Amino acid sequence: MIPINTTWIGSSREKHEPEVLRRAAEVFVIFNPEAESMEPGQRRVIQFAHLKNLVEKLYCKVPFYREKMMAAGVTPSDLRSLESLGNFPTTTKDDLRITYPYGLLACPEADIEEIHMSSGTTGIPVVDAYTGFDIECWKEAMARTLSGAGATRHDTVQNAYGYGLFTGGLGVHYGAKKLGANIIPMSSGNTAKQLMVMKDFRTTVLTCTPSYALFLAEEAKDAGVDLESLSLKCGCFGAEPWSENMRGEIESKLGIDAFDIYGLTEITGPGVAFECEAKNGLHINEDLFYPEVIDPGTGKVLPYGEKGELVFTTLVKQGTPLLRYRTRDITYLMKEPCTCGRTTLKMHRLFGRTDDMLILRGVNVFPSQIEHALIEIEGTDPHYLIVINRGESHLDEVELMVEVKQEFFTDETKSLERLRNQIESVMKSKLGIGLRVKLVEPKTIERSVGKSKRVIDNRKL
Ligand code: DLL
Repeated sequence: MIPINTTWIGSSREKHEPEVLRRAAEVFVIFNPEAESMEPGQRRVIQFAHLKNLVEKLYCKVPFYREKMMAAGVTPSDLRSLESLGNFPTTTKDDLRITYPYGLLACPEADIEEIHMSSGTTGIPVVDAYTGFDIECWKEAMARTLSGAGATRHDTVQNAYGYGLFTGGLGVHYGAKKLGANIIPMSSGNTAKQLMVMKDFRTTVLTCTPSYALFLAEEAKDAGVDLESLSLKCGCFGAEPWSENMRGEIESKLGIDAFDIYGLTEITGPGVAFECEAKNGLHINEDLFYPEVIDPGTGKVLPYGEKGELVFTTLVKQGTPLLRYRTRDITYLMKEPCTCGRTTLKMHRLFGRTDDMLILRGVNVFPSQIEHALIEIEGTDPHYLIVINRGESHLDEVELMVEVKQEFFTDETKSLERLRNQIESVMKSKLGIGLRVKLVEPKTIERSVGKSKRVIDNRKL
């Protein structure tokens, strides 16, 4: 067995940060230069050792993976180089669904210390189970992420990502603690209080979805908060698609530097990749997560620079390690050296997804979830249309048009109103977001001869 190289675990910020470091606003520090600026050839040797370990472990300990490998005609001895990983089977969201809740566990259940989840296509959640070691890795990944944006232990991080099963809240929390920063666990929402705390505690780093950052800026303006008087210097924004235009808007409205951060529940959460001061692609924490980009149609591994579906293998994860997980996110890998001094591969900010998953106010929603919920509500037809706008508020506003059976339209208005309320509350509990329901008469929604159009997304992302 090749021992897991954990030289960086427990490496403290102090070890690398020179005494002369002044307030972080002026200096960008690489949190763990040993790992992040390692000579790439050396990193590949370590990655391969981890990969070998992982494939053997999955084959021996996780029956699901053993069967998958057997079906693909490979065994751990077929892993002869990093490139040969391309011959191994991939893992999909569906695989996670059918093995729910603990089918992919690669360690004793007693070793699990934390669970996170996100929504799956059918409402069956996607689970990530972490051992104590996995949490340490997550802390490290997130400390590097926050450092990428210029945060240090001198900073006050206001964390407006949701705490709970969603990985955003606790992920940032762990990273800020590892960094030694002051963390304010605000969680999402309660905008007036966010602004008050931001002012009173002189928050320097804001972490939330990019749309919420814009919303906060607008609300601050309306509430007469003088943004110039705030101490904010930067923000780490992710969990949903955003664009360079939106970055410009956030930066000018809040007067800060805005950085893109990426991650997904299945592969730990935020901290998989992050932007540095170059703001040109996201550095992948490659000693933890091995990236590939594949052609989503053929599954063939694509060369650097070619756009396709991002695939990750967790290199040292113990709880629920994943082999070649298909993220459905579209990007390309950038291997050009970065001016910041990190030598890790970067990924371009996301271009979109290969499936129909929508991200509404940071929450993952599949149109099929809406369809399933509607089928169970008497009085509705499974014809619906989701219209998404990013209104004045900069938050996603979602309208769900639903066709109602004819008899309801001949009925009294009260029962229509009751039906509307019922759908809104079912959607809120099933999807976790509030949307506005508009009931329409049968055959109002345009029928399609091909793939039906269920979503009109007017957000300019
Ligand atoms: O959104 C983890 C996260 C939390 C990332 C906080 C960043 C900040 P999930 O809820 O599982 O996890 O959603 C993962 O969100 O596959 C992408 O499609 C999308 N996503 C995440 N970050 C970005 C980003 C968290 N920076 C899914 N840009 C991913 C665009 C993003 N999309």
